[in-house]
Amino acid sequence: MNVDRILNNLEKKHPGETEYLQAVREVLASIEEVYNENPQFESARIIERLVEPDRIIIFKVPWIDDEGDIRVNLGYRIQFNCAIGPYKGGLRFHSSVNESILKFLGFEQVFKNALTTLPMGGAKGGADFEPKGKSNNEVMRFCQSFMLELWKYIGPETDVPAGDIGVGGREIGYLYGMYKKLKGAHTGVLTGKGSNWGGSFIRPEATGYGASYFAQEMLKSRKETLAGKTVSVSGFGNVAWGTVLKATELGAKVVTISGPDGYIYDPEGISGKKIDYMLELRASNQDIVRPYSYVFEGAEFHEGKRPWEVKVDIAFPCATQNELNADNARMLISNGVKMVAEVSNMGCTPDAVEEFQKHGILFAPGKAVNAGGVATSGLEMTQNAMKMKWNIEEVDRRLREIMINIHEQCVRHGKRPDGSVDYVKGANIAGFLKVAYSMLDMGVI
Ligand code: 2IT
Repeated sequence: MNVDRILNNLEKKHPGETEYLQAVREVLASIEEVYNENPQFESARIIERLVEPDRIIIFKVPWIDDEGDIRVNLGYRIQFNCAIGPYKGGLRFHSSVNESILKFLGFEQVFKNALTTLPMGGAKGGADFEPKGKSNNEVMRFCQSFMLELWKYIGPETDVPAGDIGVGGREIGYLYGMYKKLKGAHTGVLTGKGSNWGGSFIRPEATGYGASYFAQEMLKSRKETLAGKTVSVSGFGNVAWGTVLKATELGAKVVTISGPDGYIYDPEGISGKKIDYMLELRASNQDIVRPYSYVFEGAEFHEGKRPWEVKVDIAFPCATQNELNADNARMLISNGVKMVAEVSNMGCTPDAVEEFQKHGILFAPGKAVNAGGVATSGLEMTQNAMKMKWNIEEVDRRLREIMINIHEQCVRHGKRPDGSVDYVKGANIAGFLKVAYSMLDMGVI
């Protein structure tokens, strides 16, 4: 494989798709060695077949706002790869959504889902719909119109969407309601469903819980734990909430959360009622964290800034792609950070990752750290297929087992000669091999 040649061709075919090209570059650089060791991959053109999605579905989403005006958004579903199971991956509703972002997310999802040990292919979708400031009824009408088109392309054995940024329990409810009405059947076609109607316990918490379990495994190699560590978290949505909840339960002190408006520094630690308040902040639909500083004494709001300037032992980026750059990385390092675990997808820029690796900081990528979310979606699918529901302890035990397994896969494929672990390489190789061998088994299709 010639990584540069492949990337040059892709760049010509898909000019300007920077996030997608960034994600492909990172994976190809990691797997180059194992790819070249196995000539079967090259003769089956595995890379050429992996980097392009199976199909991209784009559709118009017309809906009526509260003033009676008609609005039109663009909806997408990118079915990337189904070698190891039905397409699976979230839906993102955000004004930034475009083809490049969804392709990068779909591409990452292929390898992430392979790491979970469960049979799920990779997909992603969403719309350039901005939920910020929209009423409940507007969100409902948008979701119904979105599903009126999407339902033709999904199903419990073909493609199972879930949430992502801007799509939480409320949106999944409206989407599922419309799907059920159109289909005339209660199927497990979405995950992240409400606990009363087919959802799994722990799914809302799963990404953050899984990230904390993964972090514990990383720290074990240095004979340390989360207990007593000072932690910075970015974002304040579902993923940040679950991370704060579990990291705090495991004895860490989380001192930051953030939004597009700036970050909160709470030196006392974000625990108890303050964690519940994160849900209120989210439900206000304003996409700001500033009100936290009005409610809790001693908390500072830093307008327009990111939390990476705060001195911490561990950083958990939980907001969005490329939210931590090389300058942020250098600041964290000079403040003595020991570990950075990406909980957002591709949360760190490539040069930030390089800084961490150069300085021997424990670093792990989103596709390993945040895989607990989609893994628990997989467990939801299993429960739906069995038409039964596991209790909280059962789901949590399985989630923890999966995260330990993902960590082992990273170590197996990413161990450096000096005994340290390159988690980026380990995660990419482990995910790639599972998908590539499956593609070889099934021939050219
Ligand atoms: O990025 C992700 O893994 C998700 N947004 C969750 C996907 C899922 O199908 O649960």
